[in-house]
Amino acid sequence: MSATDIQAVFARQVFDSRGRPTVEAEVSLAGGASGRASAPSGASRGAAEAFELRDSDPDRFEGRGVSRAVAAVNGEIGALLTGRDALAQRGADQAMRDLDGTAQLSRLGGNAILAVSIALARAGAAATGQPLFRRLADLAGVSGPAMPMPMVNILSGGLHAGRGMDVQDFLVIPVGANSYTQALEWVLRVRAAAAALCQEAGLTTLLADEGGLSPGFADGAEALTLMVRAFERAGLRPGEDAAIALDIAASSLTDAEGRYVFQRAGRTLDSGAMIALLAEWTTRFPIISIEDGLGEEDWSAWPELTRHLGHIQLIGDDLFATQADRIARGVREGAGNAALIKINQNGTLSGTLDALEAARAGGFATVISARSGETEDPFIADLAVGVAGGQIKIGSVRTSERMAKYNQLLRLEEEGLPFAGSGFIRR
Ligand code: 2PG
Ligand code: MG
Repeated sequence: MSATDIQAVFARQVFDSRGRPTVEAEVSLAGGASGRASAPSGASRGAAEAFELRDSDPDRFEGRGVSRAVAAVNGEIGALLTGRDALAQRGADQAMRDLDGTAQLSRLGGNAILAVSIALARAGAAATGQPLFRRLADLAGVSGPAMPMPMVNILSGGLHAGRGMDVQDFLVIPVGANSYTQALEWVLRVRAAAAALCQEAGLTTLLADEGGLSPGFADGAEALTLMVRAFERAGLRPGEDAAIALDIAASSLTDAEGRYVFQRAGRTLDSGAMIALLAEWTTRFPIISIEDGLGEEDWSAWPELTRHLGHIQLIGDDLFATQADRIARGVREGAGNAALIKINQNGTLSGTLDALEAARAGGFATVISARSGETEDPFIADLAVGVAGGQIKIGSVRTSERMAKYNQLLRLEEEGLPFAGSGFIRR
């Protein structure tokens, strides 16, 4: 046996930031190195995502238990990987896909396979004595790791806030910041200013799932106005120091006819009216990025959105679901110009790197993203830096499952890596 051979694979059920079960996996190697990782979980999920295997036992955790996924790791997956070389990440990821045998990893669970895949990368880094971000850079074939620009949730709606507002995310991008540290400081100021403004207006400051505020505005323009006022209160110039990004999460607004229902605003829009609304907001407010402005089924309207608003960043999240083939289709058809990258939408690290590569090859920008259900695992911070992803989206600057990533980025900045600034934002 060599030192980097996998000796044992183990999983347990732990709990995420919503108090829901998720899979945590550990991989240990013959030479003593080991790695641990846990799977995040989304609420506004794309239909093309890797499948989350849950127990569906209504008596336990509302059916959300993961004992079957845990058993898959402790049984079949462990047996498959034991004795294999941990440094052969791609081979192990492919072997797990083959063992599962389904397109969306529904037999063993994308949550089981992802946790093992990430734990394996950590064990590989430990065995080679590399910091994780360097190991990930090597696996991705990236020669210049870089600090990403954060896009940070300030106001939340949609499925992350009991549909208190129609639009899911109002985010700040501190475009004028010269370093990651400065970017984070500016964001913290904006977040505090937004909370103060809500309080002064007698609006709730309770937290949504990603730590954002959900003041419950019926009209998106009111929320956008509050964003701009928060920038000003924080001493930042709207559009120059700080700009707005939106995640419409349009798939979760879609009705049976494919129209978009803005329940709070009391309006139902077809694709053309949605594009017109987004165009109007973009002329009135300093918006430089819109995610899922149309739904995942609305492929025919995405090119029209891109023709109208392609001067700003248009990100596909549910649309691409971190699948290389869907991103390649987006590139071919002119659907958007950027891809959200979520490790658990894909299900393996290698597949995630393939999705990144498909975006890059097509000239699309990338945003490495967390899920609304997260754990204390800071993996995506190292991923964003290692692959020079350019941008990162973690949620708000509250609650430790988010801060674990923001704080890990502070540690990585000490390595003297360059800051991407706004250079990687597609404009
Ligand atoms: C999104 C994510 C993160 P969820 O839509 O981009 O904000 O949400 O994890 O619920 O899919
Ligand atoms: Mg999204």
